Amino acid sequence: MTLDKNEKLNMEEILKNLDKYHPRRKGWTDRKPLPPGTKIGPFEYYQVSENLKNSIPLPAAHALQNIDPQPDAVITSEIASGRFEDDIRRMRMAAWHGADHMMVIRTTGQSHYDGLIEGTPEGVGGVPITRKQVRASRKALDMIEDEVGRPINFHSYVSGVAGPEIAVLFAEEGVNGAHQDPQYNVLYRNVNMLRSFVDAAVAKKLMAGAGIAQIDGAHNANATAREAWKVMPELLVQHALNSKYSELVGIPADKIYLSTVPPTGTPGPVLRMDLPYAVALRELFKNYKMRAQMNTKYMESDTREATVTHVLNLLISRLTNAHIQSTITPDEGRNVPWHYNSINAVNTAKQALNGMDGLLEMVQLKEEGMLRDQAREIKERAVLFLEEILEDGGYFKAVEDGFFVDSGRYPERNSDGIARDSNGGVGANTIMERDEDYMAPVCDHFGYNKLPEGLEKACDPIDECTLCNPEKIVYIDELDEEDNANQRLAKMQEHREKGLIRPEVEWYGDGWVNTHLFLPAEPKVAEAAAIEWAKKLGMENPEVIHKQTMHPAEGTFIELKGQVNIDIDPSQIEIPEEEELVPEEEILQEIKDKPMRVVAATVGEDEHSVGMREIIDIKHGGIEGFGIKANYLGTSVSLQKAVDAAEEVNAEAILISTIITHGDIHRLNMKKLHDLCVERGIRDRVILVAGGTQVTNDIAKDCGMDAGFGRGSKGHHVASFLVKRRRELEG
Ligand code: Z97
Repeated sequence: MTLDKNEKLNMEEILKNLDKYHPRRKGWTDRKPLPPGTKIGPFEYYQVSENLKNSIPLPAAHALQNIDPQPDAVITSEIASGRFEDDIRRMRMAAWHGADHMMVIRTTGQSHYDGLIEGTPEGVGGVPITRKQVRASRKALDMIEDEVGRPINFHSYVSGVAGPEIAVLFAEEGVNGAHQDPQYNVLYRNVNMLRSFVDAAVAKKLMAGAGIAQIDGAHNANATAREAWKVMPELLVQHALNSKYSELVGIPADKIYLSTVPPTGTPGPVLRMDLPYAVALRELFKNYKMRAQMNTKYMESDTREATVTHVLNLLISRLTNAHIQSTITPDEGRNVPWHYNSINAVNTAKQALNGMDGLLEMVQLKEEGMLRDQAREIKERAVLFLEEILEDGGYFKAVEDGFFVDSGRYPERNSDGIARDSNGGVGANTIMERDEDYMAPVCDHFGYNKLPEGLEKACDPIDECTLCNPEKIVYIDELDEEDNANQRLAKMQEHREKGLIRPEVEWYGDGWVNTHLFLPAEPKVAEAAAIEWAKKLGMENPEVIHKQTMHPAEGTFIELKGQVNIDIDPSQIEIPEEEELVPEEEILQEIKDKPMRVVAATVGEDEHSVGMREIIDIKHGGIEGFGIKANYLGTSVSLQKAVDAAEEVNAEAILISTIITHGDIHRLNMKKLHDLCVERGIRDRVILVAGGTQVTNDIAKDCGMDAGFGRGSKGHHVASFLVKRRRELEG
């Protein structure tokens, strides 16, 4: 099944025969870098990877030959709608903007589940991971990666006491990346620490077998500690514990990604603190790879502020390095992530990385001074931390003693760390030693296994395991008869078939809209007024999701969301045809080959000059910029004079501006111009164009002009028309 870029994804098609689907490859894929100095459009690049077959470039690219350079780092989109049928649509959008790592977050802590719930879509508290979601997503991603022409990595989390089962599921279903870090379970989910580390070994071994890239959980300490910038030494310790443990279990170093976060946020002096940290990290862990995530700890509801934080984080990535650049939605602090905000974050990463391409070809991090001193100090503090763990009696004892997520700057302590009991937590006292004759005839198995001698494959005694033969996997469809993807799709089926349009941010047709308001009132009053205003507009469930004081008395900026369950039927509305413009380059060439001269004037008793001058002026993208010579005659010019001038300079077109409209003078001017040209016998060789705020193309043509240009018209529109019309006249 291939995707047609003009068609929506067909979810029914993806769900069909899902029990027969198996992944076509396993393991993580990095981007393919292009050599330094690679030319893309008019520029040379030093840190880019292969172009995409289909993509949507950044907005300004239209003036830059529509190039869409793909940075060297994999770009992540975090997707978390809780409905895989909607997640998949968003994955397609994200892929078109340059994301090749789809990180699907469950809407409930998987670590709160004691087992793998293969067939349940949505329960109390959210969605755990299921085979159906994973399989449908991977199947859709196969098609999406063919569409954009680049492998796409699918990612989720291996956590909780069901971690090993999840790792089996992921290995079977071709999941390409996963968070796995036993420290996460211990510290944040109170899973028993011994059990967590045993399970982690089993899970990591399975991940290694399937080539799954592993991301650790150190960044969670940063997000949790009260004063996040103080936990830098601990972050290094957490990275060290998980990566070394993973390597000992068998994950190759190049599949181990440290989950790094620049720990500070503005208005702090972030670069001065985050850069030494990043340098220390890269130096200590040079054998591993870096997955840079943006700082969410200090993310409020202001998307502008969050975007600046993100860009400062991206600068750290460029000054050090990041193999994976993660992105979170800039509205994380106020909403569930929304489609367009996810895409915005992907574009922020793409834009900033493109913009800082080759930065280190020009600047160098200083070898002495503040940067070096601080990097060294962070490393020293981390080493002291490790030494104290040993002195205290080892890792488990240290966790019991609350060493971790303490908001003191080590070796200072605030005594607010997370302490866990080694005999307590979920799954305590569930570890058993394996019997001497323990045998598990499966591949990628961790630890002691008494297999018969001389086997070629561990699973020979059972005639292949599910990792070797996917046909052996038992597929369970969703069990909930009410709340499942088929039901949800069926509910909106008619809506989709009729092509009705309702706004959405997360789920198909969820009806949410966002409105920006400035209200001249103090914040409390403004918020209450905004809600009233939303109700009058007919919005349901209105909520102020962001408010910012512009001045305590003068007013407040508000972002307001609400639901409008109004459908628009596109077959019932008139959709104006879009005039296709002659591309700028083509106009330039054509005018160069065959020059064009026009006369231009504001006519009648009309002193407005701005509109016409903006259409002419090179600075404003006017027709001069395309090489068209314009004789500007000024304002309040008589039509007679305009026609005289055209004859005198042999102009191919007359451009008139007519703003004043009382007594329909704009119509009269246009008609008169046409008549005059007919009288003089030049109408068939001179192009007549009128512009003005009340002029439309229809009105102008009605009055004998060749075209009319109203509000919002630009030089490119006029130049394109002039070129097209001249071609017609010349036959
Ligand atoms: C990120 N924004 O990109 P459960 N294991 C680890 C984790 O970090 C997480 C889970 C498991 C973040 C993602 C927070 N991280 C969100 C190391 C979650 C999730 O679903 O609670 O069982 O586990 O890293």
